[in-house]
Amino acid sequence: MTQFEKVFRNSALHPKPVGLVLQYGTAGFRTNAKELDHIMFRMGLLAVLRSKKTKATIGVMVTASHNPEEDNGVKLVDPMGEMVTPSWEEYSMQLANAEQDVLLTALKDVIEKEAISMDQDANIFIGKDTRPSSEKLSQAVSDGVMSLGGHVHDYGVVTTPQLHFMVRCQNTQGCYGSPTMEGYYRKLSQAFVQLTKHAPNRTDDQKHLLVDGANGVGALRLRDMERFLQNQLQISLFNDCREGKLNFQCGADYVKVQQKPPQGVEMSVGERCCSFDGDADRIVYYYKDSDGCFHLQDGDKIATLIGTFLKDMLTQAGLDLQVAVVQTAYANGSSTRYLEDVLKVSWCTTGVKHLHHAAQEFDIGVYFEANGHGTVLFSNAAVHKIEKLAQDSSIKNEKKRTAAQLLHSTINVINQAVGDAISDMLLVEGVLAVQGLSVQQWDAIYSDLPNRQRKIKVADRRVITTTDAERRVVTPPGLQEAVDMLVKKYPQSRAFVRPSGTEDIIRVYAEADTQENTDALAQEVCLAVYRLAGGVGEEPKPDAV
Ligand code: 16G
Ligand code: MG
Repeated sequence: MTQFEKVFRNSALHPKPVGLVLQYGTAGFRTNAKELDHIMFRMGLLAVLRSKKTKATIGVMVTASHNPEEDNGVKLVDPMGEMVTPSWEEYSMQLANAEQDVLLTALKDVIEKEAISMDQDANIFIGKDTRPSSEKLSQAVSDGVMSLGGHVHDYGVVTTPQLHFMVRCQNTQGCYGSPTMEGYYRKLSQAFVQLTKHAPNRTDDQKHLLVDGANGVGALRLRDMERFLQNQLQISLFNDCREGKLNFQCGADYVKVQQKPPQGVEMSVGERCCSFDGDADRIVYYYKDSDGCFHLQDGDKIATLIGTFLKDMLTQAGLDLQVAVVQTAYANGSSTRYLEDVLKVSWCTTGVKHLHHAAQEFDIGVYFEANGHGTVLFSNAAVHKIEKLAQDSSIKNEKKRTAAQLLHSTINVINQAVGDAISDMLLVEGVLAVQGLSVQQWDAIYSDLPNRQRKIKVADRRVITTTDAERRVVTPPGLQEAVDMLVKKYPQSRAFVRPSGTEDIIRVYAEADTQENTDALAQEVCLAVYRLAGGVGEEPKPDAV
């Protein structure tokens, strides 16, 4: 039997519901797990082609991140641990949506267009989250890979960023680290312990951190990592998969969107807390003050903390490297105003792949979405300069030497492949420790403007197109003018409208000087969208969120 006959026969065991069409969204396919078996098999096939094309190991992660437990999804990981290149998203849709009788034609089309040599070896790393459906779906990925003659290394239940890390380690022949779980824990925790050596007198309270694991894989893997941290971090782990449901009333998305603490976490006044999302590639921090008020430190606050720390260290080390922070339209206006005074700020469209790409333009690119997705990228030249300085034993100036060492440890604590809740947590904890900052002092760097996010249903969300990093609407005509008029009514206000890349809805964002004005503005913008962009169902109501 030829390889293609084998693919044809095996794909019939993962049948595609006739007529079902799914889109590769902002971060891969994502929908109810029942609809995904054929998608997984076919992403296994595509991963083999991508591996042959790039002559490198490719990753396939089975997860639906912060979505409800009954959903699932799949993300492809490119050789350096980044998300798969956008031109291949097209191929993934061709394969995913081909009916059984034309699947081989679709497959051969990709092989031809990309001039892929089928004699080349293919290696695929597979990971999955804790969802009940993930086991069977990751098996379907393996079936796809093996049907087309690829080799599988199955890492089992890992966080999304851990799988990205493994792929990068493998393809850099170990230069980035060792592609094992132990390799991941050791690299990050050693760098974290090095950072804390510059903050020797921390009390137990300062070392204490409450973590909401969202009842997902991040909780399990953080438990595994604890023993590597040499008591430099004392973690109280909640929502750790023992009883609650994945992402249900907990996790980073819940905390960010609801702007309130997760269920299941016992917070005392002033205690530092953080939440991961369901596949641990997002993190947000928060605490409760003595009046019981909830304070959120989202991706913008994390980017500010890290960006300014890096800038200070570079100045002290006497290194001339440019640090930039990449933000999206969702960044709170206060964070932008603060950052623009001290660093370069650059804008791009929503979605990790866009931010990652934009951050690669700089010596050091810090990127974070307000929702807590983010990391820091160091150019090869920056890594080289920092390493050289950190190893230079002739430096007499103590401050300079320390700064160089701190920068070096910072590079190693960061997972540069992709935003990583565990790595970002260690980075934030390290920076707070080194700078001797409490969570309240960090929070006080700037005050967020009140903000509100809303969703509107329209007949066809493609009628709204945007420009200027999604900050302005191009079509339908008249909508941007309407938004401009509304924004003029409120002090310090800003609003934008964009079609979601993950749900069949339009998203509205508003911010202004007070929560009352923000909510009024959000409501008026929702009405404008409803009227000018083909809203369906009832008119948006002021109290809806
Ligand atoms: C996905 C993206 C996230 C983005 C969100 C926007 C990744 C890993 N995730 O979850 O970065 O913020 O989509 O969703 O890229 P939306 O288009 O529905 O607003
Ligand atoms: Mg996620």
